[in-house]
Amino acid sequence: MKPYNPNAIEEKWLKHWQSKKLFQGTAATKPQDKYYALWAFAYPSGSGLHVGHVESLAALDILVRYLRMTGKDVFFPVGWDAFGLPAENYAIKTGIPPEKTTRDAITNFEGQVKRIGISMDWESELATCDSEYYKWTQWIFVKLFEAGLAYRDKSSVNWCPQDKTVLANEQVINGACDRCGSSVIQKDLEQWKFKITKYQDELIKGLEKVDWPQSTRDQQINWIGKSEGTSVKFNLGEDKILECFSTRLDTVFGVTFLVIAPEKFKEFGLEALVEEKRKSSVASYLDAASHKTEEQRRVGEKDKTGVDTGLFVAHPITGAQIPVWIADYVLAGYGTGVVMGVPAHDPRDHAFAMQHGLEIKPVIESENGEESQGLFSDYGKLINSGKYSDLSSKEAITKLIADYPQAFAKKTTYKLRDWLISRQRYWGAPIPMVFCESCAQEGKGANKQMLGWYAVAEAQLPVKLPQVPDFRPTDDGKSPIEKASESWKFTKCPGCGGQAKREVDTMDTFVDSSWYFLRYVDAHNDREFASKEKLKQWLPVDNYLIGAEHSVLHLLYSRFFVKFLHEQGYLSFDEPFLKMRHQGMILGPDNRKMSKSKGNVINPDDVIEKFGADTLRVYEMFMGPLDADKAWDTSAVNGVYRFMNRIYTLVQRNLELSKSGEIKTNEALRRQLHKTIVKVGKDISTYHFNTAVAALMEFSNSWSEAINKSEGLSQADLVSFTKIIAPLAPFLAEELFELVSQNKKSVHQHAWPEADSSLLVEAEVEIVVQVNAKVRTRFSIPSHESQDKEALKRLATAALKQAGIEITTGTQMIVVPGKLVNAVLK
Ligand code: ANZ
Ligand code: ZN
Repeated sequence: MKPYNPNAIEEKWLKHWQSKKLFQGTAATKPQDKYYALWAFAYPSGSGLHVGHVESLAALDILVRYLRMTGKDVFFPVGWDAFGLPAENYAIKTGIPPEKTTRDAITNFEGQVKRIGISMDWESELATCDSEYYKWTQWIFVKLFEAGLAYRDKSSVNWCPQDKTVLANEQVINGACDRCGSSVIQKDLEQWKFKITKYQDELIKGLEKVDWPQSTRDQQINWIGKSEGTSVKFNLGEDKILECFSTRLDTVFGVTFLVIAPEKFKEFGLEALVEEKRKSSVASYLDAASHKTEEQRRVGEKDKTGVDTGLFVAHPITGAQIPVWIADYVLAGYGTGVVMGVPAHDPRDHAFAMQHGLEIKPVIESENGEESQGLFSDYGKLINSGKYSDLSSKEAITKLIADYPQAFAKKTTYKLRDWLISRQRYWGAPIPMVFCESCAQEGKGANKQMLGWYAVAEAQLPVKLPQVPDFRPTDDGKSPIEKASESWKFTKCPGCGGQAKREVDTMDTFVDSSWYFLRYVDAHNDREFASKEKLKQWLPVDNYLIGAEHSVLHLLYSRFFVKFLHEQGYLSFDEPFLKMRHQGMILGPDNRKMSKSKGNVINPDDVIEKFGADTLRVYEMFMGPLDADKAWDTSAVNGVYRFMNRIYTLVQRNLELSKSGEIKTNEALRRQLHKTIVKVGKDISTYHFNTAVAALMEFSNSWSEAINKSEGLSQADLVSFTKIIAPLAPFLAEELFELVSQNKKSVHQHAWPEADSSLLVEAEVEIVVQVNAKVRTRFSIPSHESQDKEALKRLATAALKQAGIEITTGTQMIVVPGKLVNAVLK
């Protein structure tokens, strides 16, 4: 008998499949049969594919191989999210250009993905750093600019004074730069933004039509943060009004102070109004606040710092004098950045008032008049509120708005902010804009709000990323591209024909990945980002498998792009991902997140070398439910390897047996096979890969028992078996199929076996139980067991006992299989 040699088998079939170009190209398809499976865009890191990639790749591959066998036209593309910081930081350290490290990493990834037998469509492969791709990223930028949705704006950004660069929020860890550790400050800089807020309501509404994990849907809704409340105006005197956003106008009589976010205090020019003796304490508080990130301010901070400005506003109803404070628990970017402090009913205001000795005035009690214990923050009944006392919270809000239209107005706010997309970084897609100083001075420009700025004409795209002598940002925080040649930087002004300067910032890599699933369907089109016909043929995506950590940003940005392109008439659909699932994390053998520093990283290449790719695939699916986090277990890998071995051996032994005569599968094994056919198919299509593997293992146990009794599977059943392991273990299945079938086509081009439905229902037979030839009782038994005399005797004894008739052991029993049992009592 030949021993199982996975590496020899797998290399043989890899070559064969490659030469046959199985699964390539976007073929024409009937709309109802199309299936677009999307693997989350991977960053080609220098350390290669990890076992987490294998998990999602294998899961989708198993699914699509199964679906192809059931007649679906599958599109399963691959590509690389290739721009980004790691390659650039590596370049700063070593001087090796990001282009080179990225291309090498992609080549490595390609080899690894192919090696595990992932049936992707390599003809659609793309990388975001290819100019044929980013030409269209730039084109979308220009379309957004033309629609007024890409604009420049001064905004407060994370700034590392050591590295002299803007950092993304994700690059700021506990207020420090993740590269050099120095403390990050907030700086006001002009940046490019996309107006995602235009679609905030649609982005909430669209979630109703997608099949996504509920928690992800919730996270998107929270991120957008729609909140309905009231705008409340407080008069500061001298025509200055401070406007608050509140969801609880019913508490307006409980306002004992006003709080302004530090940035807003500056923005409103209120520093000038502060009296001399308070100026230095106010200034030092404002400075300290600029060193904190918004994240630090938003969460975790128990300490509610603040400073009294000495200013007062008038209460809109009572006219009482209310002190104005500055405190950084109020966020500049939410609502109006000004909050009416109601310490009796808002926990944050309560903490603030306690810390600074401010008055606390209860104005709401529960509907049934019970004294509230401590802070009462729910709706209830108004107290201490003049003529509004005794009204319910809801009634009071309506009445207050009606009574004081100058002070109160209904208002809806959102947490979502426009997307800041410019980066002072090298390794990204250049922003395709130019600026002309003289046009700006003459009041000219493509957009009246942005004098001097012009988009690069479509015919001149792509704006290629230039060569630069060094990848570090310059001292004044400019992009390294500032150091590109003069001939790259300066170009003809589209407005006046004079000299214009190119934008040297690049786009956030999230821009690149917001539309890759559209490009896949027509990856090499040089006239459009994708043809209408191909888009219509394949999109939207039928199934997106992506890690749960991407629940907000990437998915929200992609949905925004699709909504925009839909509105512009380029797409016929407005939600990109109909169905989405998250895979869980694969943890190290020590149950912790794998990381080099913990020394618990499992390298898939090592597993393949030892056990082959089929074992790696099947093991990762067998680890547990796809969406659960699972720890690696080396002994369980061995177990799966033994399972592969066993299948290989069983097929050979079965073939050996059939040499001495045609085999007919026994009834019980046949039933189990057909049930397994159904179960494996159903489990794969519902992402229950672990139970599909378990069912195959159970079947192989029964089969092995049969072989030991010199029984086995018929030729046809043997073929069926190799087909149902094909999605999970594609190499082994192909090898076995070659052994058991005369058909020369790949097992992967065959249909999923049809289960014999008569074998799936357990027909039952009724057995009559007699005592001395007189009918006493009856029982039922699955028909395939109804021929088993010993079982019938046992069951008849039990049935009689239930009917109150005990029979001693040794009683003679006459059995007519499938019909009756007669106990003969002396
Ligand atoms: C008075 C009040 C009394 C409030 C009360 C709440 C409870 P959501 O639901 O998240 O929209 N707020 C408004 N702008 C803020 C800002 N920039 N930073 C921090 N807090 C801010 O929250 C709205 C509530 O959050 C508003 O209603 C306001 O406090 C506060 F018993 O006004 B409320
Ligand atoms: Zn000009």
